[in-house]
Amino acid sequence: MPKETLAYLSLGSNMGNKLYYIVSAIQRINITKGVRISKISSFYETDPWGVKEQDSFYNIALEIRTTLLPFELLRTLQRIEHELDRKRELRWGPRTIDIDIIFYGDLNISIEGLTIPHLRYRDRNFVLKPMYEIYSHRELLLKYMKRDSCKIKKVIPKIVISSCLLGKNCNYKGGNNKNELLLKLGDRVDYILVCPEVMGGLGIPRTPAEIKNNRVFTKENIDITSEFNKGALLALEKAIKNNCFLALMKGKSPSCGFNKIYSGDFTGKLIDGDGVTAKLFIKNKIDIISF
Ligand code: A4P
Ligand code: MG
Repeated sequence: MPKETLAYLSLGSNMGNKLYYIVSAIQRINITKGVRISKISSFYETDPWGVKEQDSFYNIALEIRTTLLPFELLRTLQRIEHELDRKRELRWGPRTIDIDIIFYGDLNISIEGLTIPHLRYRDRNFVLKPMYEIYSHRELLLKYMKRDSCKIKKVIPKIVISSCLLGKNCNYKGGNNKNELLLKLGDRVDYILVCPEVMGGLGIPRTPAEIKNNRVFTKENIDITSEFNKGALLALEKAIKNNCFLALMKGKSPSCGFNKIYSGDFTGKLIDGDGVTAKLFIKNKIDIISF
């Protein structure tokens, strides 16, 4: 087994759906081979540092355990930034996502393209405050925190989530699709639980269903589109009532699936498409991350 190194990352976003970009980055970092997220800080809303005339940021910090070497880690994080629409136009300017390496074990280097510890971490509460929650040598951070006067406020964002992802036994088999990362994120966010199929009146367990020609059929060919529509509407109402603009949805499902769903032939084949609730969410400007 290659040796794991403890590293700390700082994430920031101030363009578009900031919460979407931060959670997408967390998801992508977590599924990277050789990287494991061990701690996640709270979310902070922070005044822009550097260039003042821009929107406020969302910032968080992560503790990771990684077998990647520092440059491999940097390249991986830059690939994720690129996948999440990051453009490099103005230094310290607006960005969909910025992922900086703050510490990598005890490493102390400064070579072209990579400085660790991060050159400016001591000057910025948007790095220090989230790090303070998850870093073991907190006194070091406390000393620097007093220098920066930029406003920073802890926030607990509301996010819609498919209940099965949090371990609720409500999937069609009567089981769940528990996701350890989302459980870890748990007390940093306020989850608004939905299971559109149960909300639409279907039981647990229930016969598997798939979408064919824009209608939902059970494996026994019973049309249950109206239950799916009712569930989707109730889930949307719950999202709107709670002012949510992000939903973490169970992939491939005929209600929650996003971008990929089963073909409608009950053969296990996947095709491009969205579940009934996912489609309604997108229409109503609620971004989806599929798990
Ligand atoms: N680089 C060197 N060392 C590192 C490291 N430890 N981690 C190099 C990551 N990258 C490192 O970064 C520029 C170059 O830094 C990269 O090519 C990389 O090889 P970038 O992400 O391309 O550009 P940038 O982010 O605009 O520059 P910089 O200097 O990293 O900006 P910062 O320092 O990240 O500042 N205000 C609030 N409230 N919250 C924020 O998150 N962020 C910034 C950006 C400004 N103001 C902010 C926030
Ligand atoms: Mg950066």
